[in-house]
Amino acid sequence: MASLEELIPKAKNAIKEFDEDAAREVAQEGVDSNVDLVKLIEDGFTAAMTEVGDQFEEGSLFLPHVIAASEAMSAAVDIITPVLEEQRGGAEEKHGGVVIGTIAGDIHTIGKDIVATMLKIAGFELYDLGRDVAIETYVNKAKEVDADIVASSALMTPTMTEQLTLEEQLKEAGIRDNVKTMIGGAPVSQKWADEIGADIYAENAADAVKKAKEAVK
Ligand code: HCB
Repeated sequence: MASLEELIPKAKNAIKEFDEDAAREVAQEGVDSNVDLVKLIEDGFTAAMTEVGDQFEEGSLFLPHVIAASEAMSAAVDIITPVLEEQRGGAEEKHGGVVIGTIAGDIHTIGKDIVATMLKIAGFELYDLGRDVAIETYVNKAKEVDADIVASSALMTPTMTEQLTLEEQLKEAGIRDNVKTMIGGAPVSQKWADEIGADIYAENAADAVKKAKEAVK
């Protein structure tokens, strides 16, 4: 049996060495050892992905490295999320409907997928629209399912502006007052949420769950 403290550096190394098999092994070890799997994702795999992103920005790593790191991360998350769903799914009260997606022009899905999984586990009904989601698709889905929350993820500075367009189009469609909007993604901040009038900024999946619950109380 391994402890969380032992597994976090192993998780980081698996990502930094672009080692999909090692990432799967650490994830499985985490499951078998019954450690806090959310912490393993956030403090282990995600922390290393951020380092990989920083090195990509500095020019010491290249796109194929980022792709390989994200494949390793996805392999680990694929093992962990069904276990989390099984452990906690249905155990909590139901909270409301969330339409979620990665915003138009943006194909980064890992963080959005983690947030979607954690919201589902917490008892929200999830409508996951995937990636590169056109603004009218969010609006139409929100209307169709009478969503409580419309959540978007933006990982790039240019695509963040689409979160403003989403605010505007929800207003134009006459449903802005019926929903809470939640935004997230590495370049997104509370300041950006205030600027565009989004209701919730969530820094990570745990924050997203906490704030989404408060918003629909
Ligand atoms: Co990508 N990429 N990438 N990338 N990528 C970033 C985002 C950069 C910051 C890297 C850098 O330069 N430092 C950069 C964006 C720069 C900028 O504009 N500020 C960048 C770029 C430029 C690009 C391309 C344009 C590269 C190219 O082609 N030249 C291209 C994008 C094409 C496009 O989208 N149209 C690209 C492609 C890729 C992949 C495909 C190789 C891969 C994505 C694979 C996938 O998602 N399936 C990728 C990755 C992995 C990254 C980095 C390294 C990691 C992102 C990640 O998964 N992090 C990222 C560097 C970084 O972010 N620091 C880099 C781990 C997750 C768990 O964290 O922040 O996404 P997260 O999510 C958190 C949190 O933000 C919050 O909760 C999550 C869980 O804690 N959250 C929400 C997220 N969404 C939320 C929504 C809510 O409503 C609430 C909370």
